[in-house]
Amino acid sequence: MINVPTSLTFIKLGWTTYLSRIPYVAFSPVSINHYYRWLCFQRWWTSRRRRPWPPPWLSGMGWEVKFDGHLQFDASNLTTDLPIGKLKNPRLVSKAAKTVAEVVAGYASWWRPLTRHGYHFRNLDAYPDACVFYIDAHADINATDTTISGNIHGMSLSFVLGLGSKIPDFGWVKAVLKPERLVYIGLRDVDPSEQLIPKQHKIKAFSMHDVDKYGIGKVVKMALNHVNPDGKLPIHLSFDIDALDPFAAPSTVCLVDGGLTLREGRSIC
Ligand SMILES: [Mn+2]
Repeated sequence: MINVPTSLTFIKLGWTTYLSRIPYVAFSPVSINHYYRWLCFQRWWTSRRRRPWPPPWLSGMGWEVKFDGHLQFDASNLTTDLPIGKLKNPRLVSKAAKTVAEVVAGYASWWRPLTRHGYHFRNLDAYPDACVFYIDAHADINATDTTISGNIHGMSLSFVLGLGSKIPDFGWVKAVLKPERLVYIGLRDVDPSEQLIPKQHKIKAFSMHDVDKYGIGKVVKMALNHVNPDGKLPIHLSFDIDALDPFAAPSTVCLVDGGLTLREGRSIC
């Protein structure tokens, strides 16, 4: 049996002037609201100005809750952050990711960190034996030298899997994830440049076709059996809001039709 901590620290990340320029992100009450509802924070979030933090009902369940503030990164002067190879904004992204990783690592041993942000930042070094549930419409496994767009948020898994050419600015990222400990749910928009990668590395993936065929309950069970058959490994859950159908979560950048319903998304969490 895993010793599950009953303490939660809440780490929030924001960008100034960069993502806020994107209307869907700047004005996204629907997506934010849904995100919190999955995590059972909705009752507190919708009336957060009137209610104390931590929410008493959560503490009443035996959880110790801490809010570690809002990490804010200034992305106002991107013109000086020139591409490295195809990678866009590499120094800014590396700096922000490293900061989040360090904050998460500071809590990892006795708190359960919950991060909310837009770049799949994480710190797997803190959980070297963790398995990863990656809930996303996209595979985010482009390698640094095969990416077409140069968007680093589409490469987050290739860094921790150790795929592709190494970039010195991301030298601090350790390749700690083994392919057999990664599982996807909800894939439906995979770049041509990354379509072969999961198969080559025998990474388990459940598409929306599988969700339709088996139902979300069975898909989650099969995913757990694959990455964590004994139930002894810690689980890292990465939940991209675009895994949901745009009908349920319209306020994100990379909308892809045919996604999870809100109920399916909640049942995964
Ligand atoms: Mn995505």
